[in-house]
Order: sequence, then structure tokens, then C-alpha cells
Amino acid sequence: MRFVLVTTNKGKASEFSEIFREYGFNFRIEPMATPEIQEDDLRKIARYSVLYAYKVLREPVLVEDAGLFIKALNGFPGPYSSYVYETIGVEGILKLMEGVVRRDARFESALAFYSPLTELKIFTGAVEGSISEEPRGRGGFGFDPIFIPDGSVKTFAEMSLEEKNRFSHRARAARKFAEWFKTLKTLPPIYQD
Ligand code: ITT
Repeated sequence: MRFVLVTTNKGKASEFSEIFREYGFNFRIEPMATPEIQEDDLRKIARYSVLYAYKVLREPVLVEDAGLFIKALNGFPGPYSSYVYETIGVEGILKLMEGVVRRDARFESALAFYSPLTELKIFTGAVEGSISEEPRGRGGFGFDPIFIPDGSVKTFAEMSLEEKNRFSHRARAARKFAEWFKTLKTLPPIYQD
């Protein structure tokens, strides 16, 4: 079964592609913007987006909603990560964190898949870590230069794509999806490519 990965974010697209290639999946990337409802729960945002994308594309579709949750800021920017990145950005977050000693944070990813055959499926992934004192590294995207996952001394932006995929929220959710999706190959041939 083929599917469409809907995202406008090239960084996300590369990270997913690397994992889906491992599984030999047949997918394409559609850079279509989907509406993001205001919600605290990433799963609800992803659910709304995937149903919207399906109505437009009429093909099995996968979307992700992700966010950075900073403990000292009561979970901010969380579901508003995209907007916060585009407005105050990495420097703005570091300003809010000035003088903060406990810098624990986590990235979360919620993946939503929809096809008429399977209906709606949600997969989540998270990675615990901390916010660095200053931005480091040139790789990745978004808040990668200030996020250090537990178990590493590097920020995500200092890692190669493969290395980030060993830790990231997105990779964890993507692998859960992939393990489930590959079992669909056992469906009757009528449902397959
Ligand atoms: P699509 O909705 O089109 O997929 P987006 O960039 O708007 O792209 P999200 O709504 O999931 O994606 O936004 C999450 C924001 O959180 C994203 O723009 C980044 O600023 C940040 N973010 C999410 N995952 C990240 C990661 O792995 N590394 C760094 N920042 C990340």
C-alpha cells in the first residue's frame, strides 16, 4: 500500500524519508499546508490535519504534529512551537530561559495516518533532554540548535541526520508507524500496490 507524507517542513521530510527507506516503503511527499487547530494535545491536532489532508488528496495519508515542551516554562511552546519558532525563535526561547538552572525539556511527535481501509491510527514518540545555554550546530531545523537529548552531549543540530534519528521523538513515532504499516502487507492483494 502506498501513502502520502504531508508536510511543508523539508527537515522533517528528510528524517522520515531516511527511516521509511530502511523499510522499503512506497511513499511520496506532498508539501501541502494543513490547518492546525488550537489544542493542547498534539494527537488532536494531527488527527484534524490528517482528515483534512485525506479529504483533499483521497489517498492514504500521514501527517505529523510535533512540539518542544520546556518544563520551566510550563510546557511552552508545546503545540505552538511552529508559531513561536517563526516569531521569537531560538533566541527568544533562550531569553526566556535566562538564569534558569533546571533546563529539562522534551520533544514530542504525534503521527496520524488515515486510509479508508485502516481508518485513523495515531503513533506517538518523545525524547527527553535539556535546553542548551547557547545555540550550537548547523544541522537539522527549528529548535535543534538548543536541544540536547539525554544520553548525548551534542545538540540535535550538531548531529548527522542518522544520529538524530537514533534519538528523536519523530524517529520513535515513525518506527512505531513503520512496524504497524509493514504488517498491512499481509492484507489480501486487492489492497496492495
Ligand atoms: P508541517 O506542519 O507542514 O509538517 P511544521 O514545521 O509546521 O511543518 P509542526 O507543526 O509539527 O511542523 O511544528 C513543529 C515546530 O516545532 C517546528 O516548526 C519546529 O520549530 C519545532 N520542531 C518540531 N520537531 C522538531 C525537531 O525535530 N527539531 C527542531 N525543532 C522541531
